[in-house]
Amino acid sequence: MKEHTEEHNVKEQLDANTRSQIKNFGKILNDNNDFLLVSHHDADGVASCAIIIDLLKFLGKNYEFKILRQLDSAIIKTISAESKSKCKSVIFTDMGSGQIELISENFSDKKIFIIDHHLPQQEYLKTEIEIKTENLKIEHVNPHIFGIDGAFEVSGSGMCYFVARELGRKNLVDIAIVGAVGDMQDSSGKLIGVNREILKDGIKEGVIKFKKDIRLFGRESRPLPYMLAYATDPFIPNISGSENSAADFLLSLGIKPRNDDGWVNYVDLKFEERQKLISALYVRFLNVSPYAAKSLVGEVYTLLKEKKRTLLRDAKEFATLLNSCGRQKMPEIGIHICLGDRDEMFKNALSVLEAHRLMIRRGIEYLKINGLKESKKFYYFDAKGAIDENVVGIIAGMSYSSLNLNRDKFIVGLADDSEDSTMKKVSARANLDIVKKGVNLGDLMREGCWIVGGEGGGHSIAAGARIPKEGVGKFLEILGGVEI
Ligand SMILES: [Mn+2]
Repeated sequence: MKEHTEEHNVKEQLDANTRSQIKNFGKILNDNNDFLLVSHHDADGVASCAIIIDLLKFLGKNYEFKILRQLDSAIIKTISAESKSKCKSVIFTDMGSGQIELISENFSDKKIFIIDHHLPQQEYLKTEIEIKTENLKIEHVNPHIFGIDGAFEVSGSGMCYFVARELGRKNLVDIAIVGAVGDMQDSSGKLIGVNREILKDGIKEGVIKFKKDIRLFGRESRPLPYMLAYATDPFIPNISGSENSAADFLLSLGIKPRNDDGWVNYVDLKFEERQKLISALYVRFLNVSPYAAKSLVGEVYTLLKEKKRTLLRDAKEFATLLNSCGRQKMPEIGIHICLGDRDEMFKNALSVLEAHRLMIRRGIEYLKINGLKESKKFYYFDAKGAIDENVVGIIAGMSYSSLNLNRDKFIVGLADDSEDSTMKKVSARANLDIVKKGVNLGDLMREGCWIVGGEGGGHSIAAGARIPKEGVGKFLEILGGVEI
């Protein structure tokens, strides 16, 4: 099993065998029709879904789609029952590799395709794209079976793009980059692995460019003081939360937050001004969180089809918008945006983003008041009903990158399941260093669920689960030995 980037040779390009297998997958896909498309509700899942919708339209196929927060046995049974007569084929994107058995038990009458990048069960790792189960054949595209680490080197939307490309469709190559960034595949400071092949395609198509620059949210679209004051990932010591402190800070550097044309955004700054701002921020971070200081600068990806100084021009901002649509239960808005709608749907998306931000701000407030608990191996909090389960992972990730925490530990956030009062949502986040030392959150989640019940999985660096409430204590024990 390939857990991280150092154990194997990281390829920046798909090899000939992988490409021909993906091509073959595409051919079989094109031989089928009447699709139900099922995808995940985060930015990568929404981007994946849009890339495949665009492909199916291009191929002249009939389709419907469904976006889910997770793929568990109950949900699989529901979709299977609903889709009985309507569709002949089902495509799972950004999910499915971890549920191959469940899928094969419930969809024996359908043609099944899976395009995912999450780690499949061991027995499906060595197979070629075609999996033969007792009931049916499944066509399965997953980087792990080609020796590529899906946690870091390619996202679900990247794999969808590779499938679309083999069928002659490169239209949404920029959306594949958005999906990768949304999936935090640039967490080392830049996109790595075959993500770079997608990047190259995007540059060749003239729709993407990249450079090294500040990685704060809002570099394209937000007035400078707001970019600084509302930075949450990471928080800026003594600036986050106050527009006035942000403005004072800028003035102290000789940077005017407004000029004759109105607000100044980061992208409006001259090179020297950018340098000045970055070094001053770096110093601020250094004392509080050296990790945040280190990650302040990295590659940023610009979508050249989008208008300058708008949210969609920056891949990270675009991804946040998609993520908020998915998590606020309006994923179809995000899909329309990926497919090119810049009118009504874009307006809707902005208000969804506002609601999402408010939810996150409240979550962060909650953590500020209630604090984190600490065990030998990890930090954790149980927000119960105070933080929505759909953003508990985001909030865990934010506090992890912002607070001055011991980087040898990971973080675990819990919240009540809004749809089932007997269940808890668990989200965990780690960092590259401890993943390299052998921490694998996806495996821990699977192990925990194996013992206390529930369903979970994910990547080595970020994973989640849904478990019975009475199993929480035991589950945390399994994660690292803790007395509650
Ligand atoms: Mn993904």
